[in-house]
Amino acid sequence: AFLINVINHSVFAEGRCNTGFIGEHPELFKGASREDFEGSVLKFIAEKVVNETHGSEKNFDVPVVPGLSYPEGLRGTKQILEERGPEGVVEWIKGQKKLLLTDTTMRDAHQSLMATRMRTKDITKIAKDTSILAKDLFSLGCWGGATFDVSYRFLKESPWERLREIRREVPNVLLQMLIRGSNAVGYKNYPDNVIEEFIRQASDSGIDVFRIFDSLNWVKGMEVSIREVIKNGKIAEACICYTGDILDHKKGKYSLEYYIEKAKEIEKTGAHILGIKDMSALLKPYAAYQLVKALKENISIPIHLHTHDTTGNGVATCLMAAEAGVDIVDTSFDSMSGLTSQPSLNSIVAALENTGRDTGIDLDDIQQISDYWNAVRPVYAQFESGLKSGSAEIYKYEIPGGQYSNLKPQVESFGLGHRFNEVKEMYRGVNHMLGDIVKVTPSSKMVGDMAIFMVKNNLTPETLLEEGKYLAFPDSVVAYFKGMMGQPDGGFPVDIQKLVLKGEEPITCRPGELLCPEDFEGIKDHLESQYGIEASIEDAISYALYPDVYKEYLKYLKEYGDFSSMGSDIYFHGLTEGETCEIESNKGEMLVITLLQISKVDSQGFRTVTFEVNGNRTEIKVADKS
Ligand code: 3PY
Ligand code: ZN
Repeated sequence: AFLINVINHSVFAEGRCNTGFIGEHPELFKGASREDFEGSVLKFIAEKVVNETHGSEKNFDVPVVPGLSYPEGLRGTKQILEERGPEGVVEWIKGQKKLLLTDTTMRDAHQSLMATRMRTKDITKIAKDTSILAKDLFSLGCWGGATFDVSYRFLKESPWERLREIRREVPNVLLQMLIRGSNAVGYKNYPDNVIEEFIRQASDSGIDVFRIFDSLNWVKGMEVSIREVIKNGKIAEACICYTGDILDHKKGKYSLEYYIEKAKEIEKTGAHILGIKDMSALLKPYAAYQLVKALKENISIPIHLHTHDTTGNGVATCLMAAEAGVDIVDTSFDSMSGLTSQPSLNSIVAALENTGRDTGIDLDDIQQISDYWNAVRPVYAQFESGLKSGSAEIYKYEIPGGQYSNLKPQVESFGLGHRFNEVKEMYRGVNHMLGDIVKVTPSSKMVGDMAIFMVKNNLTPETLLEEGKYLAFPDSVVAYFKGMMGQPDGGFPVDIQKLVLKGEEPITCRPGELLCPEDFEGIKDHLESQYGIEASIEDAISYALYPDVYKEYLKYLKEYGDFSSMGSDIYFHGLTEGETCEIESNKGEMLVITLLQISKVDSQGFRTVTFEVNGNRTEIKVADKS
C-alpha cells in the first residue's frame, strides 16, 4: 500500500517533490507487496499514456515463440568446451569443412540497428528455441559492447541477470561477449583488477567466448584480458580491428603486411582465435579474400570474421572470406540483419547450401527464429535511425555501424542537425589530422566528439593550432592525447598533443599500470550503507565501471520499481483505451490490467486514468505536461 499512499500524496501527485523524495524516505518501502507493485505499474503506464503515447492506437503482431522442448541428447559447441577445453574447441574448429556461424541478434544487431534497446524479456523468450533450432551455431553473440551500459542506463535492467537467464535457456551453444580490452564494457581504461574481476564474473555467469579488442590495435592493451580469459578456462578471441583498404596501395598505413604482423603478435599472446573486427564495414569482398588467405598462411589459430552490412557488401564479404578459408563468420537472423547490423544468417546459409562450405543449418528451422524477431522489431521502431539502404559512402567516412546510426541524433543534440554533412566531413578530417587511426569504441567516440567540437567552434584543421589555444577540448580528446586509451601506431601528432594537453605530460605505458586497484569491499560497504542493498561482487563491479549510472539504476528501482516482466509493447507504448495486458508481479502473481479511460484534462492540468486490475477499478491522477 505504500506506493498507493505515495502516489496519492498531494506533494507527489502534483509533481512538487523531486526524485529524491522516496529515496530519502526508506520507511515507505517496508513490506513492499503486490499492491506496491501494482501501484508502481499503474503509475508507470498512466504516465506513459498521458505524457508520451496519449493512448494512441498500436498495431503490433504478437511474436510467435515455437515453444519447443529440449530434445534428448541436445549437444553443441558448449559441450565441446566442457569436455575438451578451449584447445579442444580450437582443434574441433580446425577439423570443420563447413563455415561456422555466430548469431549476433542478441547483441550487435540491436546495438547497431536500434541503439542497443532490446530488453531482456524479448531476448530470453526466444533463447530456448534458438538453442534447439539453431543448435549448430558456433556461438551466440549476446553480451558486452554497449549492452551493459544501456541495460542499466535506459532499460533499468540488470545485465548480469540477463546473462544468467540466457545461459539457463541455452545449455548447448557457446555464449560470446565483446570486451573492449582495458576499457571493458566502458569508454575509458580501468584498473587491471576491475578487468580481471569483470572477466571472472562474466565467466561464472555464462560467457564462454570473449572477443577482445583494443580501440587502437595496441596489443599491449589486450594482454590483461587475454591472460584472465585463459586463466578462467574460457576462449580468448583477440582481434585485429580492420580499417583503411588493403586493396588501395596508396593508403600505406593499413596494408596487408600491417595486419599480418598484428595477427602474428596476437597469436603469440596465447589467444585461441583471431578475430577480424570490421566494425565499420570497410572490408571489401576481394580484400576479405586476400586478407583471410594471407592470414591463413601466416598464423595457425582459427579466424573469426565480424563485419557489418552498412555498405551493402556484407554478404559478399563473408562469402569471399569463406572461399579463402575463414573458419567462422558473424551474421544475424535476417529480420534483424542488414544496414548497420550484420549480414543475414539466412542468406549465407542459403548461399552455401550444396557447396563445400555448407553450414549444415536448416533454413526452415532458423526461419522460425527470424519470424519471431520480425514481429519484435516494430516495437523498437522509435530507436531505429531511419536508414533505408546500405551506403557506400561509409568507405569514405570510416564510421562504425553503431556510431553511424547514432551520430545524427548526437549532432542534433548539439543543435547542429543542419550541419550533419559537415560533421561527417570533419570526422574524416579529424582522422587525417590524428594520423589515420583505428576508429572503434572508444577511439571512434573521441573522433566523433572532436569532429562535433570543431564544427561547433567553427575550427578547421588549418586554424586549429592557432584558435584552439584558448579552448578546453572534450574529455575524450584529452584522455586520448594523454595516452589513456593506449598508444596509436605511428604515435600522436606532437603539436596537437601539446595544444590539447596544455602542459600536462602524456603517458606511454599501459594506463592500467598506473591506476590504483579498485577496492571492491569498500564499494560493497558503500552500497550497503547508502542504498540498503546486500551488495554482491557483481554490484560492486557495475559500480566500479559506471558509478553514476549504477547509482541512478538503484535509485530508479527504489523509486519506481522493476518493470522487467512487463511486455515491451506496454513498456514502450503503454496501453490504448480498452486494451488489456497481463504482467507478472515480483511475487509471481498475475495482474490482468485493462485501461478503461483517459479523462480530459481538468482545471489543474491533471488527467485521471482509470484501470481495471483483476476485476477492481483503480484511478491514477497524472499531471499532463503537454
Ligand atoms: C562496441 O564496442 O560496442 C562495438 O560494437 C564496437 O564495434
Ligand atoms: Zn560490430
